Amino acid sequence: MLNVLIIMYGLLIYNDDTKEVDVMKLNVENMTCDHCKMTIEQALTNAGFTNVAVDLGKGSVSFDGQDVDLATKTIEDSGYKVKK
Ligand SMILES: [Cu+2]
Repeated sequence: MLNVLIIMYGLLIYNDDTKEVDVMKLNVENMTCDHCKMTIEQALTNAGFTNVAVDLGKGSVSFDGQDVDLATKTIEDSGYKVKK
């Protein structure tokens, strides 16, 4: 647990030292259950996005990052559709 906190703290400092991180939010179609939620959260995390959070009720996903094209492609490669 302490290790996790240290890593998270390190990431915060790292983000401060580099470029600004924006919170992005995309609306995603056909997310229906916890499996969808985990699939998308894992895919975006693997693509380098942080603080990825799917809201099934709202059909949206939020995360820190700037590359909206990469995020869209990652979600669509996982089998879901981003509402434009
Ligand atoms: Cu599902």
